Amino acid sequence: MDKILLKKILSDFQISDDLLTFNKISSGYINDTFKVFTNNTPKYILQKINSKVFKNPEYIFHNINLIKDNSVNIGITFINSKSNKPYTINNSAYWRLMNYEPGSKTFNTTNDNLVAFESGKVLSNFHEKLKNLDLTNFKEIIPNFHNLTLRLIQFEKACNYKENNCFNEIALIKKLSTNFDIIDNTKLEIRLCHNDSKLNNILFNQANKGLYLIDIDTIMPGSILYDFGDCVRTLVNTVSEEEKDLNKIEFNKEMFKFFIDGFKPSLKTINKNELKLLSLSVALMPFLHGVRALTDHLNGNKYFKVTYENQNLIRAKNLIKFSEIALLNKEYMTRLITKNSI
Ligand code: GN1
Ligand code: MG
Repeated sequence: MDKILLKKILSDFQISDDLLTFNKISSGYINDTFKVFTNNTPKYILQKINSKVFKNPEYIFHNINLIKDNSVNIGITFINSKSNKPYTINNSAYWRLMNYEPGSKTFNTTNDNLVAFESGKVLSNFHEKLKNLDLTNFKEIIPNFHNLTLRLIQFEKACNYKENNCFNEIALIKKLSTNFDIIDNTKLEIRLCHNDSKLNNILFNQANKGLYLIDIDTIMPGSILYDFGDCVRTLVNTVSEEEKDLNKIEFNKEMFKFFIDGFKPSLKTINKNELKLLSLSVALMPFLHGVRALTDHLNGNKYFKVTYENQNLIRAKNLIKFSEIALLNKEYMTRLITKNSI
């Protein structure tokens, strides 16, 4: 991305800094993200929203504004443009700017008890703050985002689309999918959810205290199962979802225990059906993401950004493997969830 364009875009926002420099942040499979520095100090995060994925980018801002109108502060705030919008449009692309939280950090994986506890706390706080909002006017930013039935239909289509050599992965997906038949999306309580609450979307301060959830593109109605499952799958997996050596994938029980301790306030307020399905959600979310990654691999990498060969396939194998491991730990999780919900 050229510097002149980035400077031009920044000049559309209500900021007065000069001598800005940029660093592209390469993690993230959807948007283009840049860290913006003044005098070598990180000051802002600038993002270009992926318009292929977000067909109505203004829905993102609509939902965030509704939260603000209800006087709920979820942490992130956008800097307004000179025309008083939380974004600017350049060449039909939406760009937005946020303040960089000084001294903050994120983790891709962890084995730190405090990080696990704080992650549970951050996720619980998020849901406790949002639980009483009237959902009527919130937009479904990506319809059916976490609807497994639909994701499996898309997957079937991709399998038939062309000759491929993913027989083992396809067979494994078909075999594992029956584990999730018990989750009926139409019977789940609909709440306002983050919908991408993985560990590296939680901001921490230097002392490893949890701050808030970032990457708020997908805040829309959904089920708490999705947020719980996404957070836990990344917290207890000893390696990242891009690790090629599947033997390195383990379920860190200690991380789960500390996470549950932090998440306790929400365990006391969610309903019985949700409580019953929480442990299964830790296998559901990596399974669903694995299905999505393999679907995209078969379709020729049209959805997720890929930076090396077979990236989607590697992610799919890893995510599906973790889902199998999570299923083996279901009883352990259920025991702790039950114990901490009374
Ligand atoms: C995508 O780009 P990123 O990492 O924020 C995806 C999530 C997946 C995640 C990878 C809108 O998020 O659903 O969990 O990759 N976001 C979208 O696992 O598809
Ligand atoms: Mg995201």
